[in-house]
Amino acid sequence: MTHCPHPRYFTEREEAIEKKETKFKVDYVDEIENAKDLRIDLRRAQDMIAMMKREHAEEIAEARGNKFVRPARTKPMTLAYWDIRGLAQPIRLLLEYVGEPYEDKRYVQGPGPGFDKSCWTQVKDSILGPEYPFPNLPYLQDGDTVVTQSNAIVRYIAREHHLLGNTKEQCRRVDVMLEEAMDFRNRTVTMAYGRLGLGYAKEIHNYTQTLHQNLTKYSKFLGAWDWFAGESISCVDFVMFELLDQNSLMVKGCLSEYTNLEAFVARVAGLSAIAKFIQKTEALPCNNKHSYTSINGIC
Ligand SMILES: N[C@@H](CCC(=O)N[C@@H](CS)C(=O)NCC(=O)O)C(=O)O
Repeated sequence: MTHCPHPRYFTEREEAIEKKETKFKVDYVDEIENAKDLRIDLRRAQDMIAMMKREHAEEIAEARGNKFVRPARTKPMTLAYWDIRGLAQPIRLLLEYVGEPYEDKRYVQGPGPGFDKSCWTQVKDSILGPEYPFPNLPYLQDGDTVVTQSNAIVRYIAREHHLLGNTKEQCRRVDVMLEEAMDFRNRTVTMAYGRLGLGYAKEIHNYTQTLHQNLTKYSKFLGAWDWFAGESISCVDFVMFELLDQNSLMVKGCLSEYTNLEAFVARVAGLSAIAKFIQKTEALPCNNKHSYTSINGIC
């Protein structure tokens, strides 16, 4: 027969453990704090090294006696999409930021009521080679390499330019936020194309409420950081910038309660390459011609 200890036995053990824990916390409080600081310092150092490598790649290569070689491109990349902001605008912003020359190829949808898309549908199955299984817009052509799916394109460019996060934690934040941004984008276009149950005019009130619930979450995630990855700029900043800007056009003043999001939008718009791009390019509509926002001149 097994002997079951008296309940007091457990209480006493718990108390003993608690006492030990408290003593440990008191004795080692400085060490715990130091370890925390060290971890933060290490993260900062990794971050700064990665940033330095990116910004000074040329000098570092020279100092090592190597020649800095940008990936050999015999011709610029081509980014193809409709002549709207849509899914391509964050990619255009990213290409502008990294200073990568590219052809901005645009397909033009016909006017209403037909809103003809044959300029794309006629070439869709051949333009990327008959073997390519996923022809879509946007697409990116980099020499013989074809990339479709907007987030895959964002990651393809960001990978080459070290804009996917410099630490494990930053990479996590970029990955989470890129997918959150895609959900954000899907809600935004469903509204913009008037696809919500009762149509745009009747749904905008509910949409605004949901938008605020989500802006609160993005604001919390960004917190006091300058960028969505944390200390360093990354590809997801261009995706979020575009979506926050599009939503500000649909729901005027929607960012005013979120000072960190407003400051973030201003920070991205103020990056010299982005400021130049916004200034030099004509303002494109956010969505295609058949959308509610285009038909009603909203954005
Ligand atoms: N998941 C895809 C969606 C692509 C997509 O729906 N593209 C629309 C424009 S926003 C289009 O017209 N595609 C051309 C097609 O379906 O043939 C992505 O993120 O790139």
